[in-house]
Amino acid sequence: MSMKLIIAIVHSDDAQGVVSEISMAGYSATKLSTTGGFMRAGNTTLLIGVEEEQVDSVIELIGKRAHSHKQVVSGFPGRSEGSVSSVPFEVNVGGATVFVVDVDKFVKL
Ligand code: 2BA
Repeated sequence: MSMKLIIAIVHSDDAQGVVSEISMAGYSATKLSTTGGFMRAGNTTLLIGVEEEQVDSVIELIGKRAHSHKQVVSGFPGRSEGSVSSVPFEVNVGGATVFVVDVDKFVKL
């Protein structure tokens, strides 16, 4: 049986709902406070270690509680104020950005 690590980046407003959903289904998760590189605003990254055959159902649970959000960015990140790129614009932050990676070893000591 091979184990996978699901790395899911979700909007912080949805994070608690996602964690409740996956915990109630019996999975373990670790919640990290992270920062989006583009928005430079807080988001939440969840680490969820599961067996390979559970990956799809966990992704489905994440999708039930993670919604897309429209957010206004006050200018292109990293650009100085006063430039054209500092004009506020809207971005669509997705419900969840999910990576699934192989786990070589899993031990609890
Ligand atoms: P952020 O980097 O803060 O990006 C927030 C949203 O801004 C993105 O939503 C996307 O709609 C937009 N955006 C990002 N980079 C952009 C760019 N260079 N030009 C124009 N618009 C841009 P999502 O794509 O749903 O991503 C949500 C969060 O997921 C990201 O927050 C980041 O923390 C993470 N993420 C997304 N793709 C990733 C990747 N390939 N690797 C690592 N983290 C990723």
